[in-house]
Amino acid sequence: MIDDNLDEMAVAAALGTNWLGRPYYYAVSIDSTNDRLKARAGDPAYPNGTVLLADFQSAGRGRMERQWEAPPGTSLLFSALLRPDLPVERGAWLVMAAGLAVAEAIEVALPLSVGLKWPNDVVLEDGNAPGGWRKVCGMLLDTSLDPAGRLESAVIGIGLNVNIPPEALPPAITPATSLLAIAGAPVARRPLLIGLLERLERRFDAVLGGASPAPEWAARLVTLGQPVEVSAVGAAESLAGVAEGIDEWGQLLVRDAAGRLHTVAAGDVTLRGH
Ligand code: BT5
Repeated sequence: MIDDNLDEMAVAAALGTNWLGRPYYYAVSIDSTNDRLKARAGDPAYPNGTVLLADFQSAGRGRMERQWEAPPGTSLLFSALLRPDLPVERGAWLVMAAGLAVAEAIEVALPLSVGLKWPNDVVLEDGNAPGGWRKVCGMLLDTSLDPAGRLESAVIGIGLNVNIPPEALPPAITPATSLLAIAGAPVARRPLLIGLLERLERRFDAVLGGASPAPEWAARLVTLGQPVEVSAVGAAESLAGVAEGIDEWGQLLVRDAAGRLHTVAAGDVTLRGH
């Protein structure tokens, strides 16, 4: 039996961060950790770095009002509240930093090949999956801006499928997986969480210090150089082309068959030709 307790006492005893997860709050069950911290974004009782983790979410969210589903006690479901004082475009850097931290935390725990998928997914290689990759983690950024257009607060939500049994994985367009499903054995969540929070803090510090994570993030993107189909937010038709790169702000650059380069700020991408 794995010691899998994620409550305040158990996590505080192991956490080596300076500011992230200080304080750290645990809930057995909650609606959505992002919604809860968003509601507290202006409350000084919840300082920069506050982390809220739940063992179950009854209304877990993805982007665009989609749902995030995970059976109780199987995942890492948490959000971090930051008051970063950055220009709004650098919100994308925070998501990139989070993706890199998740990828590294998984790689330290397990001998797996971890990739990133534009715009906000962490994926694991699976030769049997359409496209060759499955989604193990999704990230969600909620921001509020001050009158000057700077980030007043940023809530970064992370949903990482750790011990979801294969038969309980939710059906999804980007096929889902878990560390258990790929590695074949349950993974202790507490050391994974501690390692992840420590990496997140280092990567957020780098972003706050002005360092762009975009080159490292791009290097891990499984979509680059591949034929893709992109459904951009707000566009009536999807776009087919080759994902050539990203720009500094994480927008995807797609070259269509006529040679035109399109810049896609937000949307979903599927790999074609597999
Ligand atoms: C995301 O959205 O991937 C962001 C997910 C963020 C979840 C965390 S959990 C803690 C925090 N609190 C919250 O309420 N949310 C954050 P998106 O790219 O829109 O993907 C959502 C889609 O992924 C859904 O429409 C499903 O198809 C699929 N999906 C749902 N649950 C999944 C899971 N456990 N694993 C993989 N895919 C899933």
